[in-house]
Amino acid sequence: MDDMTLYPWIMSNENDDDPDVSVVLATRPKTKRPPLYKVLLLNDDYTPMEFVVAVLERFFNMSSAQSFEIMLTVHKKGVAVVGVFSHEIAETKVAQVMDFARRHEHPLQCTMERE
Ligand code: TYC
Repeated sequence: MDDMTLYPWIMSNENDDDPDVSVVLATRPKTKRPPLYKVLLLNDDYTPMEFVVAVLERFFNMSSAQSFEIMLTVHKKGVAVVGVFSHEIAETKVAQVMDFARRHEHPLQCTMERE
């Protein structure tokens, strides 16, 4: 038996010159997460507080205590993030809030922005 039969790793070139193998080893699988979007609620002088609380309960699944707290934050600071979602879900939430406000003739504004 010769050396190559007994110790194949001495002679064989395992991977350094083999283009296929080196490409596979050099390529990390990219797992790019989709971007997230903040949904923002804006203050105004006319929308009733109770209506904003109802919006937060209905479309953002908040408790009444949570909703009241966030509504007060918007009232005092002018704006608050009410949730973070995928682009499609954020768009749906914004459309639902805007439609609900329009149907009730309130000027409430809801927007989204990339996180
Ligand atoms: N500022 C409104 C008022 O005093 C209440 C309000 C809160 C309106 C939050 C919009 O996103 C809003 N009636």
